[in-house]
Amino acid sequence: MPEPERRPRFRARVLDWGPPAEIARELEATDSDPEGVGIMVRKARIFPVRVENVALKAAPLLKQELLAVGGDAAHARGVADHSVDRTPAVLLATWGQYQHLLPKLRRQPFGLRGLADEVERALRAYAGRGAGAVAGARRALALGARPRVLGVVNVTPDSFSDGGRFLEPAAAIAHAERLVAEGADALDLGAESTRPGATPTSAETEWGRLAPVLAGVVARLTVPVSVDTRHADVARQALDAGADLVNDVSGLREAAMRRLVAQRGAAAIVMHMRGEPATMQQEASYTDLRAEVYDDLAAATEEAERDGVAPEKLVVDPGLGFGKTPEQSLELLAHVGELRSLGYPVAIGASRKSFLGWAAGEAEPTARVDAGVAAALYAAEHGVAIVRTHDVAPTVRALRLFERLEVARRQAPATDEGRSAASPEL
Ligand code: HH2
Repeated sequence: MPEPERRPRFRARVLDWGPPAEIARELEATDSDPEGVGIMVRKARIFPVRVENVALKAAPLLKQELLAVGGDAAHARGVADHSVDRTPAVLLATWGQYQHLLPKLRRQPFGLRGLADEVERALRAYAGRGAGAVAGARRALALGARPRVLGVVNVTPDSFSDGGRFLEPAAAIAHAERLVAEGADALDLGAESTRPGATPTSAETEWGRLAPVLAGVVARLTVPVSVDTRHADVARQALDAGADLVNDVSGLREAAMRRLVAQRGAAAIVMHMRGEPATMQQEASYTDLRAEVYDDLAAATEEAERDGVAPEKLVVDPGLGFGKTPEQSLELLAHVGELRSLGYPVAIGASRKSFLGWAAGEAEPTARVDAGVAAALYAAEHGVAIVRTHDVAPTVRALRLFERLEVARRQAPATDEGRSAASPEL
């Protein structure tokens, strides 16, 4: 009897790919022509871009131009019967298709030139993940393949998770040393609780708590130090005493704070919050949460730049839990990667917050460590540059794993030799 013919097995496997380096490696693994790989990488992923306020007359042109390059665009149904004046739109195209589209849009009327510039800006900002450093007044925080860990030192009697534990300067300094030993890349010193409903602290009280701790930390440790304050007076004294960054939960709202940061060449974390900590939970009302937070952060950073703060000194933060319901904090974390389109490194502070308890099972703040670590890992996957946390040791361990996974994604497949060298016990 003749041997049955062995049919080729195609073994279709959906490639779960992300960064361009990983895509290029997978294409190269077919032994494809290197020039072809360069072209195909640009076709491998759709970048959906949402834009707001597209004029009625511009929307059909936009869709037409996208269809012509092989992409598409979604906009309001009301464009067809002229029942809307403006529409949001989501553009769907690959990197390569945008390269054809943008010059064509720039030749069109009705604001499409400006739209093309803004889409290109956002795409370039989004794609530029992971690079550079945040240059503080003296020391710089180098960014890299994994998020940097900003360890929290609360010199307060009333912080929501550790109030009163580090009010004594010696205890706070020892805690700071412990966090750095555990792998913190930078420290965030705060002396005013900004938890929902907190009573505001005067600048004098705040500085009185902060001064001895900051002096001790700067004298003993070499990591960049950020001061978590809304008061320009406190920030000024802290910068004089050796702080590098200002972490302002009010998003550099005060002109005095913006000018101070600019004059001193300090870096700043611009966090999103509407209203004040005492009342912010009553302001948790948004028509389109993500678009509004994005817009507020864009406006805050534009104002900072207008007042002389260099763009490379700025970091943005969606302010999880600040005037947001648990659902809203979760939604912002779920989509945190899109904040990269603003063009600044993104920071988040999820650790121990009540939305984690709400989402992962109600627990005391100190028992929310696992959920906080999971949030940090999720943020890492979505290109967040800085993670603010009370729980440095487990966060650093998880992010080290993340870094190894990122390397593994870009590397050639493990060989037997490589395997035995890397993990002899397995
Ligand atoms: N969260 C808190 C304080 N400062 N800064 C940034 N950039 N992002 C945050 O999410 C953030 C922050 C709240 O946490 P904590 O300092 O522990 O609490 P309290 O304000 O009660 O001191």
